[in-house]
Amino acid sequence: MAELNQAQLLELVNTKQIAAGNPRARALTQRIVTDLFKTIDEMDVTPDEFWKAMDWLSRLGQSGQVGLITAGLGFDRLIDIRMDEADQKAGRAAGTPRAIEGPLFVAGAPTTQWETRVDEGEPKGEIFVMEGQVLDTDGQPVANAMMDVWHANEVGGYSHFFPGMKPYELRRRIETDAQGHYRFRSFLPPGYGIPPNSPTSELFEALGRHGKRPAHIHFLVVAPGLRTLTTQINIPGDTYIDDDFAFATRDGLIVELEKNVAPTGYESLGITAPFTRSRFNFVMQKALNEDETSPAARMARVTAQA
Ligand code: MBD
Ligand code: FE
Repeated sequence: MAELNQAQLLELVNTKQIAAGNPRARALTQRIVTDLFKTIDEMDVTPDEFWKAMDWLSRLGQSGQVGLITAGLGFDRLIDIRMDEADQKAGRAAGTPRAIEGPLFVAGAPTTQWETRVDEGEPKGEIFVMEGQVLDTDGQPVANAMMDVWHANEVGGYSHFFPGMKPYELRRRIETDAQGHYRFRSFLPPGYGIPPNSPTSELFEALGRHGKRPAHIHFLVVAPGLRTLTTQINIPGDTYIDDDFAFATRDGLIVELEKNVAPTGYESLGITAPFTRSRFNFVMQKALNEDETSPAARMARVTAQA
C-alpha cells in the first residue's frame, strides 16, 4: 500500500465506498472523523492519550453511563434548545417548557387513575403532594392523559439503576380524570450525584467539575392529538438549582411549595397531618403529526426504528 500523509489518509477514510450505504450516516461520520483527525493533530494527542480515551469509552459503554456523559457535556440540553428554537421559528413556542428526559427513565411503571402514591410504605422525608391539571394550549382540560412520574430516593438513587431498590420504586403512571386532574403523594427528593468510582466520575474529576443535579421530579406526559411533553420540575431552595451538572433547570419549572397545608381532603393518600403541597398544571401543545404524539421515551423511539 502506498505511503500516506494525514490528508491522504483522511480522504481515503471519508471516501471509501462499495455500496450506497446510508448517506446521512456517511456524512455525519465523515464530519466527525475529520474533526477528530484535526483535534488529534492540533492538540498533538499522544498514542497513550488516544488509547486511554478509547479504554475510557469502552468502559463507559459497559457501565451503561453514556447518558450521564451526554447530559453532563450539555448534549441533552443542546437538543432541547434546538427544539425550542425550531418551535420559536414556527410560532409554536407555548405550554409547559420541555426539560431533558435524562438517562434514568424506565417504561412500564404501575398505572392508576387520577391519584397515586409514588412512594411506598414508610414515609421518608417531607410529605409532598403535587396536584393540578393537564391542559392543552387553549386551556382545555385533557382527560385520560398518561403521565409518567419518576424521581430519586432519599439518597439520590433511581430504581433500576441504584442497587437495593425495588422494581419501579418511585416510578408511577397516572391517568388524568375527565377534567384533566392528577395528584400524587411522595416525598421531596434530594438532588442527584453521579456515581463515584465510575467512568463518569473519572471524566468529571479530570475536568474539575461536580456531578450534582438539584432536587427534581421527572414527567413524561402523553395524550391523543397532543405533543408528548417531557419535562421536570425543580424544588426551590436547592444549592445546585443554578448549577445543575446537566444544565437542565429552567425558569417556569421551579414550583412553589405551600407548607403546612391542612390534611382535609387528602385522606385517600394516607395524609392525616399538615403537609407540603405544590400545584402545577402541565400545558401541552397540539401535535402537528402522529410522530409528535409518540408515547415512547427517547431510546425506545430510536431502537424501534432500527
Ligand atoms: C438524573 O437524575 C437526571 O435527571 C439526569 C438528566 C442526569 C443524571 C441523573
Ligand atoms: Fe433525574
